[in-house]
Parts: sequence; structure tokens; C-alpha cells
Amino acid sequence: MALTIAASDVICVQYIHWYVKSNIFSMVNFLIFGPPGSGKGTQSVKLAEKFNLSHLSTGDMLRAEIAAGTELGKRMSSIMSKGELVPDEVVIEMIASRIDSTRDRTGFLFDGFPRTVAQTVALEKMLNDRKMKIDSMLVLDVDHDELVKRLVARAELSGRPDDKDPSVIENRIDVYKEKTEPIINYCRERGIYQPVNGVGSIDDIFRRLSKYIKKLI
Ligand code: B4P
Repeated sequence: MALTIAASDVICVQYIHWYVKSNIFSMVNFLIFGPPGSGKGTQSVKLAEKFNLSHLSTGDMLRAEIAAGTELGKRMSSIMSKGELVPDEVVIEMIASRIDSTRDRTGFLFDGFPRTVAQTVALEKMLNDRKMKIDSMLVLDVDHDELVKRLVARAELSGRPDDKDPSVIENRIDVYKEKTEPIINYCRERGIYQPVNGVGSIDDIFRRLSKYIKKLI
């Protein structure tokens, strides 16, 4: 029996191919990770632009709520100014709504999220439910004194209450070690942990990170 392929079949196959390529199923997703002041926000803006990634920063989202004077912002403001983490469910909800409204991007760049193992489990589930995964965790390595120096310098320009007080900076670093750093082991076990030297010029660090992103997209 001769096999004939109709033009409509070809169009259908081409459509499926285009749909899979242009949809979330083919997105490549990165965590940019590191202690406060390690340069996550600085590098994320540049990387998102270069690689057409959707940059999702929970810190920026929370600060936007505070600036807009929303009820949520008012409740979160005192937690953030002490250098503590806001409740997991608040940030998980913020991220979930952004994931579903994103289209036409190479992938997601999660900046400052997740910050607890519970947030990591929730993110994995959100992505798995949409046939995606965390493809790589890029961890910026920066020593304690350099972190403090950067945040004190940023306080001059940003006016951020969590940068102004040295004891709040120390608390943020302690909270990172206690609640956020355990995510590294979680991701190491999944084979997606990638340490990156976070000391040097912004452009040098950008080149180091770009090299790992290029390998995956
Ligand atoms: P974030 O907004 O995530 O801020 P961050 O950790 O302080 O800063 P980042 O690492 O992005 O540093 P940046 O590039 O700006 O969090 C703020 C707060 O929000 C948290 O403490 C928490 O309360 C809350 N929050 C956010 N997400 C949460 C979550 N998922 N769960 C619970 N709570 C959450 O760099 C810092 C400074 O260094 C800048 O001034 C920059 O110019 C400078 N710099 C950067 N790279 C440099 C380099 N190579 N050399 C010299 N200086 C450099």
C-alpha cells in the first residue's frame, strides 16, 4: 500500500513543531543564587537582556508592592527592613502568577527566589506541572567582607532600609546561611549546581555566567 502524505499533514507537523519550539515546553530555566549583595540583581538584568530570559526578582516585586502602598506591601515592609524572609506562600503566589503570563521567552531567570527549601520544592512542582524544570543553578561566590562593603555602598544610593543598618546586613547574611544555603545541597543532588566566582568586575562576572547559560540554550 502506497503511503501518501497530504499537504495538510505536512502543515500539521510543521505547526506542532513550531508550537513546541515557541511554547513553554522548550524553555530553559535558571536560578541565579548567592548571598545578599552577591550581585544577583545586577547580573540578572544584563543576562535577561542578552538571552531573552524573563527576569523574575521577588525582591523587586516586593519592593514594588511597598512603593505602591498596597496592603501586602505594608505587611511585608517591616519584615524586609529587619532583614528577615517574607512568608513562603507570599512569594510562591507572586511567582506562580508571573509564570503563567509569560510567553515568547527563551526561559526564566529566577533572582532571589527560591530562598528556602520549601520554596524550591514549590518551584519545581510549578515547573514540572508545566512540563518544565530548573535547568541550572548559578551560584555567585563572594566572601563576607566584600558583601558587606557592597551593601554599605549601595545604601548611599538606594536608600534601602535593609542596606542602611550594619546589624540588618549581618542578619540577612545569617538568614541566608541558615535558611537559603541548604538549597545548594538540594540542587547539587539533582546535578544542576554550578558555582561561579562572583568577585571581579561586573563585566568579568557577566562573561563567566554567560558561558554557562550559552551551554544550555
Ligand atoms: P533581594 O532584592 O533579592 O536583594 P539582595 O539579596 O540584597 O541583593 P542582590 O544579591 O540582588 O545584590 P545586587 O545585585 O543588588 O532581597 C531583598 C529582601 O527581600 C530580602 O532580604 C527578603 O526580605 C525579601 N525577599 C526577596 N525574595 C524573597 C523570597 N524569595 N523569600 C522571602 N523573602 C524574600 O548587588 C548589591 C550591590 O553590589 C549593588 O550596589 C551592586 O551595584 C554592587 N555590585 C554588584 N556586583 C558587583 C561587583 N562585581 N563588584 C562590585 N560591586 C558590585
